[in-house]
Amino acid sequence: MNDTADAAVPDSGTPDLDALIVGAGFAGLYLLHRLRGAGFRARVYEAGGGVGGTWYWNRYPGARCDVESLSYSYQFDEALQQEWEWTERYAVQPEILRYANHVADRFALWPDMQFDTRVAAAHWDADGLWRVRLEAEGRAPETVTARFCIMATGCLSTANLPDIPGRNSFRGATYHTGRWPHEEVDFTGLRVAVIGTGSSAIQSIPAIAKQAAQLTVFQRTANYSVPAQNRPLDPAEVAAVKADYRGLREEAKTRFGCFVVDLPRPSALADSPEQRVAEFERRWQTGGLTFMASYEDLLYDAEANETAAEFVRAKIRATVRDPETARTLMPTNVIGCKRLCVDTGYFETYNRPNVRLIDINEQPISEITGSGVAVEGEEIAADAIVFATGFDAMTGSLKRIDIRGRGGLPLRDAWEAGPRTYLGLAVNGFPNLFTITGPGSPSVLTNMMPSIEQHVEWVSDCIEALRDRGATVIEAERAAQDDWVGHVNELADASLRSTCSSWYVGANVPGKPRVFMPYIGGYPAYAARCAEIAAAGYEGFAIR
Ligand code: NA7
Repeated sequence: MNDTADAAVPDSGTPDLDALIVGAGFAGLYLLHRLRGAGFRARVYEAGGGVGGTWYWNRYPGARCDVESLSYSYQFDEALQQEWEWTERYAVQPEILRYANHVADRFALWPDMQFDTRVAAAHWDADGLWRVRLEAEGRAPETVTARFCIMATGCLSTANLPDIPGRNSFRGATYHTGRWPHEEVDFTGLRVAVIGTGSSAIQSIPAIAKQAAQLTVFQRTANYSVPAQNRPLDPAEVAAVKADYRGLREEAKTRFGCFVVDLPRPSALADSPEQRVAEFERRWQTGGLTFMASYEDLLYDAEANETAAEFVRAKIRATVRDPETARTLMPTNVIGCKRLCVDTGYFETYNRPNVRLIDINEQPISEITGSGVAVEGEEIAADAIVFATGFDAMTGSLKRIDIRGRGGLPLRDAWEAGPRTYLGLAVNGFPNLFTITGPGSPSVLTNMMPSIEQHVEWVSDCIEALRDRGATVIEAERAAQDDWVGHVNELADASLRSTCSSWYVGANVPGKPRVFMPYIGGYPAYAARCAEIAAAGYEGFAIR
């Protein structure tokens, strides 16, 4: 802990709250529980009408978690993890939302959460408090003061809606996968256009195709996808996990992504072609994200990567009957560079007579008309358009709040050239502000649940440590932040993951600075560094 912080802060009096938490997703829920348990006055403000964060908003058909349900769940409370019963290997969105509600009930979180309330601004005041402006429809804006402001705003929560000419002239229904309506959407008998072929599209297209009269998919970049091999959970398997849940969780913490998969073999190039195909096939049959864990060098050696890429292309070729459609679906970039997708029957869907694929590189979308989507040479009539066009990832939700730090510095300005944080947890110039799974932390490259828990526990322990020593302000030092950003970039540059136009680098949002945002060194190294920093008295932070 460094006590040589800049100018002393005048006594601030008693704020309305010790900690104001933005967002009622899994990060916000656990923060509230943990901080309340430590005796702090904490309150959650949430723009949505309920808990669940990403699982509150992403209600599109087929929405499902790509991490196995027994691992994508909280571990902080043994009784909770013992009593909750997941039904499938990969949980569907409604089940995850029920789990979030169960957690809120079980820990009596509701009285300290306020919904349908948007945090519009958060300003650090000279008196050492955050002044947070809340906006709710039909009510006058309200300002709340808090000693700490904790952004539990999620990595993928600000929808990216492309500015396609004529978008507002469309007379049919439009949807964004990340802002799906609460009422059932029935596509039966309709002509549906889906724009985008990322994870959300790849999950929803098979479901929409079963209802729609005609489905046209507009693809900008072909994507790699592996089968989920989803199935109902076997009670014996669940019992075995629950008999030593802690053991599974502890083992997960030693793994890159903080979930247990078969350990990788050292190098794809060291195995014979037959061994390699057998290994890829074994992982393919196992299903899910384990595929990219086949070999240690898949994301570091282009030639090794190509062997995995070619395996998936061969699967597409063997699955999709129309050779031209199969060709269009075959990705040519590095596998795992964009987030690997996990599907149930995605490529098979293109064998249905009611499904058509348009490559918008060959037939660019010229405009959206009143009655459909116009591409070069033709207009595709549609009754509904689904934008599966992703998110302004990792920074979008933070930058849309008017956050101002010391001296009135807007976060938007501080991050103009890309996000800069210390550990993805704190930002120089923004005292007493924490970001849960912020840019510069492993977040989206790992199982989000344990990464959230690790951050929540680190932040709440930090706030407790400040209280214990009678300190009121903590701020990341510029030099520590610069070092961390340098380290994050250095690791990213060594990986093939930073080489393509993915949302990891902000390439999906026009004008967004191109910076690899998550920390790519894996959960174990990251969590160890955070623990060391705390144990050293919060090294790299100024405290007063
Ligand atoms: P993604 O993965 O960002 O996918 C968005 C898709 O939309 C992707 O295929 C994009 O093509 C496409 N897109 C984006 N903008 C446009 C425009 N202007 N025109 C045509 N197509 C466009 O978002 P998801 O919601 O699927 O998944 C996000 C994460 O959620 C996922 O990675 C998991 O971690 C869970 P592009 O590839 O940019 O060429």
